[in-house]
Parts: sequence; C-alpha cells; structure tokens
Amino acid sequence: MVKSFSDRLKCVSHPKAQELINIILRKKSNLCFSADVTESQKLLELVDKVGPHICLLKTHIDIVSDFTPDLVTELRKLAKKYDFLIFEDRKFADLGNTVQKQFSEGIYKISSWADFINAHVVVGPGIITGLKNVAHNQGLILIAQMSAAGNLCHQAYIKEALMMAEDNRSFVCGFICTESVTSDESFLNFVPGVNFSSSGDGLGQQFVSPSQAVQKGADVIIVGRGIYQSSNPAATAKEYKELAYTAYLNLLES
Ligand code: BMP
Repeated sequence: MVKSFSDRLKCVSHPKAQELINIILRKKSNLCFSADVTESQKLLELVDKVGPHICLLKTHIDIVSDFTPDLVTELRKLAKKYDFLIFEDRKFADLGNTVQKQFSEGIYKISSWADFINAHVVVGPGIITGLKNVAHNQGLILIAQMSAAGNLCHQAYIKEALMMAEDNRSFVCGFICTESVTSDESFLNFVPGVNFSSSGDGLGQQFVSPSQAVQKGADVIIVGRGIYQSSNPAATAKEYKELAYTAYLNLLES
C-alpha cells in the first residue's frame, strides 16, 4: 500500500524533505528539472519558464562556462518566486576531509546556496560526516543506484547505502535510485533517466517514462533533456508534471 505524500510528512523527519513534500503537495508536482545547460543566461531563461511546474531544480553548477556567484543569487530568487528547492548534483565521492572543502569552498561554495546535495557511498561513512560538518541545513541524497547501463551498484552496494542512510537519518533524506530500494517511507526516492523517448543517448543513459518511474517507486522524477531540448520547455515540463503526478494519484487508488 503506497502512502500519500501527506502521510509521508508524518514519517519524514528532515526539514528539507518536509519542505519538499509540502511543495509537491502545494504545486501538485513531483517533477525535478535537471537544467544541464552550460550558459548562465540560458539556464536562467529555462528555469524562469519551467519554474511554475517543478518542485525541485537540479543543477550541475560546474558545467556552467560563465559561472559567477550572481548566477546562484538569481537561481535562489527564481526558487523563491516559483516555490521550488535546489539540488546540486555534485556527486561527492572523496574522503570526508576533501568533500567538506569541495562542498563549502572553491568557487561554487555549494553549502551557501543548495538545499540538497548528493554523494556516492563507495567511500564509506566518512563522506557523510565530512559533508555534515559543513552543511547549512542541507539534505543529503545517497546514490544507491544509477540509471547508466553497466553501472556497478549491485545488491550488496545498495544494501550498504541503505545502512549508511539509516545510521545518518538526521542528514540523509533519500536516494538516487531507479526503483524503490527500501520499504522505509521516511526516505525519498529520486529517479533520474526519465524521458518520453525510450531509446537511450548512446552514452549509457537508460530512460523510462514518467509513469513507469513512479510505478517503480519514484517519489520525484528527474527530467533533463526531455525538457530542455524540447521546443517548448514550459509546456513539456507541464506534461511531465501532470503525467508523473497522475501516476502517483493512480498508485494511491490502486
Ligand atoms: P537526462 O534526463 O537529460 O538524461 O538527464 C539526467 C540527469 O540526471 C543528468 O544531470 C545526470 O547527471 C543525472 N543522473 C542520471 O541521469 N543518472 C543517475 O544515475 C544519476 C544522475 O544524477
């Protein structure tokens, strides 16, 4: 029996995860837009169009060629205007001592503006402690599975990711995964590799449709090229939003 987002609010304890669920309910959107473009202006224009339809914006801030701190100031303004949170998909993957610098220092100073970040678990729990030491209320998403063909996230690896999450409930909000990896509903499942097109990209990406993703356990679907390569990103985002939310409502009724 699938729990509604309203019921999930009762078991989810991290403030950012609660904030995200409240946005999902307010906007009837469990769509995360992955804005993987390399120019600031283009990024801001896209987010201004798509913002009304999303609960979460996912960035790869290090692909922006003309990055300046103003970009994140503008993104935060858009997040406020359109009521969404920001997830920097940095995929931290180093020693605790290194990731805390990558998270808070350098030119991006991610800890000063992101709501969510993510990390690979291959390093072991020290990565979680390092990130937590310098976090400013961010929620951490652990990468339990990947959508790429031939990835190395086998069952034993997923199990370790789950244990690391359970041991760090005050910081870990959920998982990057391709299907539900736990029956523990206090963790949120963020599922990438969602696109209307079922063919991949020739570089390992494997796509599922919005409804397939939700049926497999996605709480939030992550869509990149499906939206930003569309001729009408706003209308397409609206379509992904409606399909994913309807799939969620159908699951509740089934
Ligand atoms: P697209 O929908 O264009 O394939 O984009 C997917 C986004 O999600 C990319 O930013 C990618 O880095 C990210 N992603 C993914 O596709 N698979 C994963 O397993 C983890 C990811 O973060």
